[in-house]
Amino acid sequence: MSPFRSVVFLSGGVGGARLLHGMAQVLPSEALTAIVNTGDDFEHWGLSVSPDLDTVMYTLSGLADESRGWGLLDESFRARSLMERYGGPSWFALGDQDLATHITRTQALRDGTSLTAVTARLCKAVGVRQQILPMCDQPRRTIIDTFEYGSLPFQEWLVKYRAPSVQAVRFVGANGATSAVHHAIERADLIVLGPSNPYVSIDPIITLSGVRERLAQKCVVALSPIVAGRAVKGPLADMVRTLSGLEASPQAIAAHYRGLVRGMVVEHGDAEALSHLPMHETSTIMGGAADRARLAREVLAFAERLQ
Ligand code: FO1
Repeated sequence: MSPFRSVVFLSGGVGGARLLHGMAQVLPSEALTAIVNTGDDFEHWGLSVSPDLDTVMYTLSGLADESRGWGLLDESFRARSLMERYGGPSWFALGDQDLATHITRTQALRDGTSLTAVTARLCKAVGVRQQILPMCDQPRRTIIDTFEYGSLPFQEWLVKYRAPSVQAVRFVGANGATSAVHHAIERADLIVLGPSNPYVSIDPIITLSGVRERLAQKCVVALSPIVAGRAVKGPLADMVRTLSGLEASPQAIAAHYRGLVRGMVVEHGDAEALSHLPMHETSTIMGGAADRARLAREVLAFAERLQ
């Protein structure tokens, strides 16, 4: 039994979603709230797409295509093929079933429903019982300044240009978290920063006005998305080197979160140089559901020792 009655989990896409799935297995649903990055959101084919919210929702509902890392199981891409024939943009693939999510969201937003409310509706419909909160109801977009291609919106940088080297990361647009986000943080007795990219998944959330200050009042633990000098997924290792000047390591992640986290969970063998911070060493690469639950239990037990 976890002593925590209200755990708030900050998440980006796939890595965060998998540990969140572990948390969902070991905590009562009313004790778990996710605050999800929406800096990756964009308009594609005239639709409002929220990739991290959808990855979280599909993972918790068991609908995710785990091997692809995004989108739905048993997906087809016939709409995309036709879009290609029409000469439309096909560099970002919306699956045929996935389209239902984006169409429902787009219609609701157009009718004046908030992103928070439509996310709750979508989650309920697919059986997700935990509270899943977008960080923001208004657009706040992650812009990547690159050496090679200038400034790119996040998805163009990641998917269209395949993550060219990063000069700087900026967030443009709204600066305020929703009241639901503030309320969730206020009543939380534990905050977990998922093993997501700190620069483009966690920073968009914690740089919202007043959020970092509120989080710093709480017990915050982070998982390192760097394992043995390498990013578990994506371009993070290169970003750490260019943005912080440090080698890609859990120490660089700890330095990034300095003053915010009370402890870190790192891969076996990665704790040595992290002398200033309590840490828990374990296997952080998550396999299936049981492994995610195992890691979630360890994170909660570690956090309990930090209290
Ligand atoms: N990632 C890709 O690399 N290529 C795609 O075509 C793609 C489509 C896509 C559609 C819906 C969705 O929810 C996510 C999708 N992703 C795709 C993943 C996404 O670009 C990123 O992995 C996240 O934004 C980062 O967390």
